[in-house]
Parts: sequence; C-alpha cells; structure tokens
Amino acid sequence: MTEQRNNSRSATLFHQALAAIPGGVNSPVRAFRAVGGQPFFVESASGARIHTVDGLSLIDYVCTWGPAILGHAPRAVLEAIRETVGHGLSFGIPNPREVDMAESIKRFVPAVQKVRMVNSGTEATMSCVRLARGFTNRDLIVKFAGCYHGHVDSLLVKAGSGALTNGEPDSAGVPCALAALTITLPFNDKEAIRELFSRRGREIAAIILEPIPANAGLYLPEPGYLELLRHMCDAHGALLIFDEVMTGFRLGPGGAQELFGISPDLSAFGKVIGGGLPVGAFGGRADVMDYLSPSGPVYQAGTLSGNPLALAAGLTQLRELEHGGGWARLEQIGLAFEQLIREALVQTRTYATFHRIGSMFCLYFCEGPVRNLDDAMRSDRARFARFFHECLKRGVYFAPSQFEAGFLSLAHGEDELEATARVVREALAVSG
Ligand code: HOZ
Repeated sequence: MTEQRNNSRSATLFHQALAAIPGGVNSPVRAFRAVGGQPFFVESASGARIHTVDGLSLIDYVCTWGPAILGHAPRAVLEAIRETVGHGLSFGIPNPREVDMAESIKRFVPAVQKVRMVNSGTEATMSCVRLARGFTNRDLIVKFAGCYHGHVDSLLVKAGSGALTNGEPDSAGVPCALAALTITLPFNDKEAIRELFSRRGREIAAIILEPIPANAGLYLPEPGYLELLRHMCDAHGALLIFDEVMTGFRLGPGGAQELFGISPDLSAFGKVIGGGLPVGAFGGRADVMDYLSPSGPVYQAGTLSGNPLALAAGLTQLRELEHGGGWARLEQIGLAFEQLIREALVQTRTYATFHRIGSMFCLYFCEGPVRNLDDAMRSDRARFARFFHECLKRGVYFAPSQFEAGFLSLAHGEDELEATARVVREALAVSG
C-alpha cells in the first residue's frame, strides 16, 4: 500500500512550493484540486512507472500527459540525447534535424505539406489561429465547449483540461473584445454548426477542434460530424484546424485525421514529437503555410524552435514507433486494458461509461452516452475522486481529474496490467 503522510518529503516540498510557486505547481492540473489532497513529487521515471521522492513506485497512466508513448526514459531516446548533447545545446540557425523532422512529419501526415517547429502545443495552436486569421482576412474563430488548445487567449473560452477542472473555463485576463471573437459550440451538434455558418459563415476564419476531444475526459466524433465540419469550411472559405497535440503520432502515424479520413487545412502537434522534451509543430496546406514570415505577412518566430536535442529525442521516438510496430502494439495493449476495466466494472456492478481509442481512455462515473461536455459533466466527480485516491493508495496513478484522458505506453506490460486489474477492482469496490 502506498500512502502519502503529512511528514513525507512530498508534503514538505509542496509546503515549500506553495510559498514560491503559484498554487505550488507549474501547471494547474498537477495540483490535485479536483480530487483533494496534495500532489506527490517525482524523483525519476522508467518504463511504465514513476518513482516518488518518498520511495513509492507507481504504475503511471498519465505518461507525462501523453508523450511517454514508449514508456518513461526509453533507452534509444536517452542515447540519442546523449549523442546529440555533445555537439551543442542550441544554435539559433538551421540544423539538419529540422529538415529531417519536417520531412518525417510530412511523410506521416499527408495533409501537412509544410511544417514549422515550435516549443509547445500552445504555441502551435496559437500560431494556427493567427495564420488562419491572416490568410482569410477574417476574425471569428469557432471552437467547442470542453476542447482545450493550450492557454491561448483566444481559445480560453469554455475551455477544458485544467481550466475546466479548476472552474475557470473562461479565464480572467482575456479581454472581452478578444473573447467575443471566439464562438463556442457544443461538440457533435450538427444543427448548431449549420445554423452558425448560415448566419456568420463569411466572418469565420477557422474552426479549431480536437478531432477526438480529450480534455473533458475522452469522447469521439459521431459518424459524419468531422465530414460536416470539413464541408462547412469549404463552402464558406474558412479553414479547418485539427489540434492533434495528444492524438498526433499516438493513435497512429497519421493521428486522428488518418483514422477518420479527414484532411484539415492546418494541424497542431506537440509533446509526442518531442519524445518528452518540449516540442510542438504546426503545418498544413503549402499555400496557407507560405503566409508565414519570412515568405508571407503573418509573423511567427522562436529562438529555441527546432532545438537539436528536442528533435533528436522526437525523431528517435518516431523511428522506434515506426520500426518497432509501435502503433499496432499500442492497440493490443489498449484492448487488453479495456478488457480488464470492463471486467472490473462488471465484477463490482459499477455503472460507468468507459471510452477508449488506441492508447487513450477515460472512465466516466455516469451512464452513457457521453458525446459532449454537458454529458461529461454528468459524471459523479466525487466518486471519481474517491476512486482516484483508492487507486493511488494501491500504487496506480491515474490523472488527478475526471476531465483528463488516460494514456498507455508500450512499457505497460502484462505485469502492470494484471496489477492494475486487481487495484481497479478493489478501488471500485470500496469507492462506490
Ligand atoms: N490536458 C492537458 C494537456 N492537454 C494537461 C497538461 C497540462 O495542462 O499541464
């Protein structure tokens, strides 16, 4: 059993952190506010496990919020970083890996004809929005309630993830004038999108969405929905932007867009292509991307963009996935995980809705269907918090919020899955 005591090193560090860091954390979702208690501090991570400063070893289903797709600290990626670091840390002038990464992304994602590297998913979506506005010469952006695209001013309107978890989906500090340029609709509502475009289609620069929303838990687009968005954009001269920060290179080489057969005009990527180091990218149609400075009038820049260490890590991770049959293996692991969760739900007579696609998942404590934010809000969050802590006590770490997706990695082997099955069964039984 693993339990955090008040005199633990984590508790001491958090006490210190509260005095020096807002809320004690460098990203709000880490603060455990939605589940109660305090975050633990991590000393190291390897494979499917993270090791806390108090000597606890936890099976990790957060996977650093997505990128640890091979597991933590994979040898090949560590070696690539070690080899690269000897040549310097940052150059601020082109390096060959930038070309290698751009060509790799283009090969994996055919809708990306040109791509630019940035340092985070937030930068990627922010740049997509500016580019879409510059290219179309229009101001309105359409997003979906519960979708989260990083902490971009224009997109912190009815946002998911930590913004939703902490009750601030419309962040303070975003000028009303800017928020007024963002229209938010319910996901999977075909009528709402038709109605909006019939009224304001000529003013809309872009629709931005997570094609598989994964910041209010995890739910899927219904058949025909992404096709309708594509059609509306084409019919009205707006751009379609897919935020594939979590799904890109995780659900398959071509992300959600390959899975659903829809080509967006622009795509935002992050995390996974950094292999654990800070990376993002955005790309798409060549005529749109060429609107970027220095070819075009939309300014976008970054001193550390295309950083050699981050790209060495990311390229190695992509190569490992591609040559090791990674995506097919992730699907097998996902299937085995789904079976164990469904069995545990039946054995403990728990009424819940479990969603999985590939190596991403979410358990809602409510009856289905869950197809948008309103449905996700029906989940019993107090029950989720009890379940979370019962799992954590027993050595299994799920994301500390009902509104975050879970992640599997190639390092989640039979031993981890068996241990998780037992823990989930027990936690469901005692948290009901
Ligand atoms: N859901 C967030 C990323 N999509 C979690 C990461 C964070 O905000 O720190």
